[in-house]
Amino acid sequence: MADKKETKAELAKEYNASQIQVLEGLEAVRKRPGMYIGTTSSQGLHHLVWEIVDNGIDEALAGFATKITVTVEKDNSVTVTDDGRGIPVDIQKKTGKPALETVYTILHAGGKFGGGGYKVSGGLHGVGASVVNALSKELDVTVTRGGKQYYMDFTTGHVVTKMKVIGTAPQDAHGTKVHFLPDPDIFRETTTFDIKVLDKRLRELAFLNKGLRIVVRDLRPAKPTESDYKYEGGIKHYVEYLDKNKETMFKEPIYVEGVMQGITVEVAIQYTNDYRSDLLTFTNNIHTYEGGTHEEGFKRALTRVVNDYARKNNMIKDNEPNLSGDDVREGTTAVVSIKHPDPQFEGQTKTKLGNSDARTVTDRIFADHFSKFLMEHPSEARQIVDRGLLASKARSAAKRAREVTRKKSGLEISNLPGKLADNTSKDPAISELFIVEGDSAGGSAKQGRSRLTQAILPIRGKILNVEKASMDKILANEEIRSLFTAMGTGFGDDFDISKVNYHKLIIMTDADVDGAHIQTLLLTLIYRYMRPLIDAGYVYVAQPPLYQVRQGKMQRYIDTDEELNDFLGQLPPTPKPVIQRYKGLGEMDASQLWDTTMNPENRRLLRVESSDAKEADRVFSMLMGDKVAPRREFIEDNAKFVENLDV
Ligand code: 28F
Repeated sequence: MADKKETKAELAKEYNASQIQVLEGLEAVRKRPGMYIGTTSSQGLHHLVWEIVDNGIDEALAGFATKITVTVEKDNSVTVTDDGRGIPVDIQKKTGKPALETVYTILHAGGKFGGGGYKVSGGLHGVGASVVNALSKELDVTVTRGGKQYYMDFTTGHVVTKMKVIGTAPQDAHGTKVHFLPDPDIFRETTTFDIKVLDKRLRELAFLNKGLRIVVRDLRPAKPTESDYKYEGGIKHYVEYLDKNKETMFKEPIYVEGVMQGITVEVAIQYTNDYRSDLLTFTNNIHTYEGGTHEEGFKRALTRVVNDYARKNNMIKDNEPNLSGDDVREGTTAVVSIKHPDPQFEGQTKTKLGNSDARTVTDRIFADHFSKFLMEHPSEARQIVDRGLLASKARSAAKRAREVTRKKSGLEISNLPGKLADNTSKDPAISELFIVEGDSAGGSAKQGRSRLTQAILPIRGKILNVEKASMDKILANEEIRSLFTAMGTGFGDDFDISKVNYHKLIIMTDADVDGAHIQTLLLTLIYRYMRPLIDAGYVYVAQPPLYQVRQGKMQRYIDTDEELNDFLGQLPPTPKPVIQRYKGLGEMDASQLWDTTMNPENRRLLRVESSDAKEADRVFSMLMGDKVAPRREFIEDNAKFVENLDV
């Protein structure tokens, strides 16, 4: 039926309706920002950038943008530009407003291709630029297209300057520039961007979108910084980057790309001399931390292809069992990245892919290519199968070793040679296990502690260098075994957090290089064999004070050098303050150790986030790994790997 002419009154009603939609939308976002960006903490703050960047990436995926820049301005506002077509500026007859205004004021508007196409990029599953607008104190957009420059700006999502032409541009110039300042009334915790967080994700986006150039600038420091990322090899270069400190079995990663049933699949994988495996999976650039069907398809294909090849070439006898998924993945670093037209995200944090077609398509595309690779490269194929056979043997050896430790019932701990001084409470929720470096500190900790809630496990000197040791040697080490047994959870594949004896595992080492080294070893051990402890937030690092200042009856413990200077600056000149610098925990007597580092009332514990532990793991591999250069670089940088987190 032909469009009936809308009367003025109806149009006015409609106009009001759309106006109301804008107001309701922005209000909803500002009232419950967490619904749209997850949290209003630092993580939510950075999601503002991801959302705008993802719109630029969509423009690149559509084939129109080739370069995206992200700049953190001095005032912690952010400018993002792309060289795509430029957001449309035509006046829409339904609203009487430019498309540009609609994209930035209507919730969930701006789905790039309306209903037809699909938003392939990730972000928070397409909440749209209007959310960023609503949560920004200021936001302005400049669009260059059709020989003109268009501009409009907003405050907390409301139009301040209606769209206007602010200049001309060469006919063939095009692109979008968005500048925004997050609203401190929303982001109360922090409005300071972390350039490391931005850099890491933007570099990852450059890997995931091969050929796309992404420039990251930080204008806040006296000496501004700039990173310029562009990877023609895409995720193949990502795998090489992830393995830069490792020896690899072949000269370059195996890479495959294919499309089937409208799903694009890319896989890059390489084998290294490390016994661990690392697998990152993505859907439409979203990191699917919880895995999902694409990950299952990839794993199933890899295991099946290696076993089929091994049997066909008599490397596994008919009566011998298949290699397991863990066996064939030992030492591999892989990235699986798929683009899906209609992704269904599931799981705790909506980062698990649910689409069943992604399983079969990823399996088929990878299996076809990988089996062809093995056929065409018999020597590499033999090395891959041998690796799996070796892993299988080590696994069964470890299983035997594990039987040994698990046979020791809980009673074993009590007669461990003076090792673990357990606490009296049997309630894990209030129980804390301190791993203390050295016997003297261990003694003071046992004396000073709260017996009800605090258990002490002294670790003598450098624990075993777990990097080079195989599983059974690790388990043979008394110190390691007592730590695993004390925790009660088992470790590795058998880990079961429901059996944990302590909800806080607190590493207490000296603040010197040796202490940092032991801290790294322990974090690595926990990260590799008891990682869910970290994810559950059970792992902490004690923060003993560096100094004690006394002046007359006054006594204060100071944690850092700068705090000391500030504090001394405030003291009266006489009597001369006495400053004691603690070189090690052993210098503190039991009551000082309790007061400053163990008493939950006033201690400072740093909770270890998995990124810290992963960083420790990387640092550890570098320190213990085979390549010398990075080790020197690390010592020069003297990198601090555990972020300061007040808990
Ligand atoms: C710095 C952030 O936001 N870039 C964007 C485009 C391009 C189009 C578009 C965006 C169509 C009508 C919904 C242009 N020409 N960078 C960006 N570039 N949005 S966002 O269209 C928006 C949809 O409203 C675009 C032809 N088709 C699409």
